[in-house]
Amino acid sequence: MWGLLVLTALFLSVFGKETFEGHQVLRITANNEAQITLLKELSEQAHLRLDFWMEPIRESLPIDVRVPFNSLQTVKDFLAQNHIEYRVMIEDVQNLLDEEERQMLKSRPTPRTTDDFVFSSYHDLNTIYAFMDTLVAENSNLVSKIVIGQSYEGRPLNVLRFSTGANHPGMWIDTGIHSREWVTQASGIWFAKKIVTDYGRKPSLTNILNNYDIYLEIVTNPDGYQYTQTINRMWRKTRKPNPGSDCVGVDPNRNWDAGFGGTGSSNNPCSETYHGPSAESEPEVKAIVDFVKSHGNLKAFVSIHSYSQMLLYPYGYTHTPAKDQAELHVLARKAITKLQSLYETQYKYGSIVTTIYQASGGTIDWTYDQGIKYSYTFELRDTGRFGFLLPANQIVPTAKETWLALMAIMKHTKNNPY
Ligand code: BHK
Ligand code: ZN
Repeated sequence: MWGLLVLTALFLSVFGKETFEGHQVLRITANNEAQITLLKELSEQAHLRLDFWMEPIRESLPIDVRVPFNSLQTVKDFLAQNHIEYRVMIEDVQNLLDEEERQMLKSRPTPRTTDDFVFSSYHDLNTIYAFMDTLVAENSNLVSKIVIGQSYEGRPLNVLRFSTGANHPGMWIDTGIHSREWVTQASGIWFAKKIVTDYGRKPSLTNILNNYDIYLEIVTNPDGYQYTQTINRMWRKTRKPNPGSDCVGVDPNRNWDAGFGGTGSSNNPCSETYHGPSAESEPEVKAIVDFVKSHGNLKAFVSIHSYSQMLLYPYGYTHTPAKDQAELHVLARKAITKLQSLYETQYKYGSIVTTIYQASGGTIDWTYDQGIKYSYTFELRDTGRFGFLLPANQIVPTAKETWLALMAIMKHTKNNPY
């Protein structure tokens, strides 16, 4: 069995990409606690190789799961026998991936100016890194690139700094900490271009940037992103091997030193929510930790994921409400109201633990406990029709509506120093 897995891994690394022909994404609706328990047991059957896009934790939330072709009959029989409701959300995952790849091929080669960049397409890592360098070269008065560290595989961890002067307070934005959430990195690219386009032209952003900096890490998990591009589109975690296990990677949204190792994180290296051997074990996380501690003047911290259309604030590791819950809630409402005003996209908002599920070691719990009051996580589009495989024609609309929410957060945090 292990021999076969190792051979499969070797084959893939030499000959190319994992395919998902006949894989389906099912949306399961659990009606009671007993059904949740059954689904948890199902998820522990490693040989089925199920990929839970939304975990079976709470009855009120839909459970989305990618089921490999070879496991489909088993899973559907299991659900039917236990009278658990489900419907097929994605008929054949590979069809979406083929379309995605066609789309990407159309936007090659890499343009020489950021004006010619195709924001309505997904791009590989080299193209994104080249975009950053070009943007800096074109706008050196406003934008600089900071390398805050190196990924496990040695890639630079690039942060764009948008600043008009020294000693300003600032806001942090990261996208792509989970590598398969492609609409987030793509939106990050669009935000970067939007900032340089609007500065000096739109009073609202100009006012903000005149005494407020923006830090933007677009590819927060570059090893994972490269892996999603070349080997496995569904990769979420980092790419650091786990000693004593054949499973690779740590969940970088369970690796922070905030309730580390608690409920809603796994100590199994094969789990998608594996918290890692210790807090900040992942260089991608440690680099941000060091940056936040040394910067000392971040007013807001926004970590962007997809999917499910939510705006969340701390806590995830505890049911105890955040001290600033009332204010965080009002600002979240304001931000999603702006977001919705563009295309009527509906967002839920609230604390992580009351809105999604309990999750320990998450990014914004740590930043909040560090004193960054305005710590938020977005879950961008959609609500599951395409999930992580959001078609490229939704990138720009997603980025545009999200930008309105980010502007609302920046305005509030700039006007409310503390
Ligand atoms: C968000 C913030 C903090 C803790 C958990 C979450 C939900 C997020 C996760 O880490 O499990 C869901 C996800 O990746 C999809 O973006
Ligand atoms: Zn995520």
